[in-house]
Amino acid sequence: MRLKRTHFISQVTEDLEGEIVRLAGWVHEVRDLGGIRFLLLRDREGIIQVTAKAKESPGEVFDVIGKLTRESVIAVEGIVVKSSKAKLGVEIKPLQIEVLNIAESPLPLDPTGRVPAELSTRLDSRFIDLRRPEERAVFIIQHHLLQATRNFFSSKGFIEVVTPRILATATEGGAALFTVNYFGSTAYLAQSPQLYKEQLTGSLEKVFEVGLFFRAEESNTTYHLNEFLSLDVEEAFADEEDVMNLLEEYIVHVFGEVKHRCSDELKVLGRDLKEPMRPFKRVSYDDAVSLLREERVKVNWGDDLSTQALRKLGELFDGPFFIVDWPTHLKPFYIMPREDDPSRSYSFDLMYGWLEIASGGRRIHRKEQLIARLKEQGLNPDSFKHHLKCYDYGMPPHSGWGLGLARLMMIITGRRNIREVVLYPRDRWRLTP
Ligand code: AMO
Repeated sequence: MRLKRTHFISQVTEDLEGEIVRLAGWVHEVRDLGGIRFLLLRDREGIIQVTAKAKESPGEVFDVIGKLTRESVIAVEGIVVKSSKAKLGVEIKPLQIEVLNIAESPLPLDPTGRVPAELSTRLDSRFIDLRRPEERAVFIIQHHLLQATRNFFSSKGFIEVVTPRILATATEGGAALFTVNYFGSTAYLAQSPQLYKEQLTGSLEKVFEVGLFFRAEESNTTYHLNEFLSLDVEEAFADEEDVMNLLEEYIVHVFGEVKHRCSDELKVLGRDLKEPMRPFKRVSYDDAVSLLREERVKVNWGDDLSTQALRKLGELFDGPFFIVDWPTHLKPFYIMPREDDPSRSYSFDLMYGWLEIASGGRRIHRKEQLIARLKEQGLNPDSFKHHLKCYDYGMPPHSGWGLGLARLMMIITGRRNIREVVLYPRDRWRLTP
């Protein structure tokens, strides 16, 4: 590259009038009016007009503009001039143009969004799709959400950890595991960092992890993916109430941070983000069942709540609310049954409207009880022997939760399909790009 960039387009303001700048980016549009050619140059930060006149501009510059296709990559050196007609109040009078890559036409997708496209077509051409301001806004928000997440937990004394993705046993029990050929024997892709984050409370006490996990579910919904970004939190000497309060505080904090740091992006998305009020409502599973029955939604005590039931509850409770005290048999083996009624557990799901965004609870920290629960769930304690050994040597009482970051992104951005808030989503039908 001969012409090194000196400014992003957003930095080219009237103050630079008369100065020479070098810009780099993509050809958004070219208009040829015979003796004058307008080129709209776009970079990550904005769009600026480059105006070349046949009589004034260097001959090769005028010719090159005539040959450019949309989305070609160029660098432009030119003088900043004031212009009452240009949107930014300034435009560029080009002195040199370096063509870095000519784009083929027609394009598989219209990056201006004027020609609408189905989500699957957009995802097939994600490389181009991400050039639309709305799509970029989503991932800039995600960047700030991740930063705010890390800052929040660090400031609360949590240690960020990284646990293995290749495992010898299931972490969540159940099926839904991808297998991996591990030097001739079978290993599995982690469904969550559950057992590791629990073990780490025995040393680091307060831990969190942001990572991709894998579920081989054959679901085909707008809120499940087979590879998903999870925020996991685990805290020693804490009970379910402590970690629910932490979760509430986290949600309110990141809403505030996104609102503060991403006002431009939220505007592009037409979002007016409201920070939820604490405390979030807590509804017991039993009360949820009664409420649903009053609303004539059929539900048997002990059944998981169907999507239809959750949609109804989402209508009854606006914004975030917890469903607590789930029947023990509906929750994984590591969740602690209630002492006063072992058929119920110290567990919770955090709902946002009808969408579950997190779940967690108090964990069992005594070995005999954990073995009994493994057996009750039809799991073989032998497969968990490395995990169980930790309980012989001082496992503290602990609690925690896991939150689907893409689902939180759906709430923040107002996007209805999880695939829109994941750069390269993986579902049953999509393994590329
Ligand atoms: P659970 O299985 O409920 O709990 O998952 C926690 C949260 O992760 C998100 N999530 C998903 N998001 C997208 N696609 C999926 N296939 C998917 N599966 C889960 C959801 C969900 O609420 N170990 C426990 C958490 C804990 O107790 O700490 C667990 O994994 O937002």
